[in-house]
Amino acid sequence: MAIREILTVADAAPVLKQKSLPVDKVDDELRALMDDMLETMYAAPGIGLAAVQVGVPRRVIVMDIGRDEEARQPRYFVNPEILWASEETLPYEEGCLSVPEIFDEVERPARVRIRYLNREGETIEEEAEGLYAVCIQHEMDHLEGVLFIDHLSRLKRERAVKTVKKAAKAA
Ligand code: K1U
Ligand code: ZN
Repeated sequence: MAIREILTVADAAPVLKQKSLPVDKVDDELRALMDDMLETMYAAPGIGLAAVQVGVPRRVIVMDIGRDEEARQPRYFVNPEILWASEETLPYEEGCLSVPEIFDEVERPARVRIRYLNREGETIEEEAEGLYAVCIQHEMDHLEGVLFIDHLSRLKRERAVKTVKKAAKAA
């Protein structure tokens, strides 16, 4: 397993803006990518990561929204789809490892029904709510080349990118 570089809007905005392609097969090569992504996410630290954030534009996500470091609960999503989204919405203060140190409120459907392939390539259908629903929608946006700051006003978005670029230059 290896920790990979997480791309940010300061250095790789065009990569992050591209639409990720579907995965053909869940095999050992894909599982190795997901293991690297998980290690990268835990090290950051973060609660989710899309493959495009490490420069691989494929429809793959890893996540662990658990708070217990001793009892990790990693989740793996390959080719995820949203089958249904609730009318009810949930505002949540989001962050993104590709837009470091910027946090702002985004309102999304409170519950979603999703279908995806798991680490073994089995089809799973389930309903997500709370932080799980927030995080899967945030990560699925990445697969479409959309960042959480794209849900904010133009002023806030431009200010966020400027702040991240300034911090990267200073580092
Ligand atoms: O960049 C990413 O996609 C990961 C992002 C996921 C996310 C966070 C909050 C709302 C929606 C999606 C992060 O993990 S940002 C870091 C973060 O939220 C966090 C880090 C350590 C502990 C707890 C949270
Ligand atoms: Zn993100």
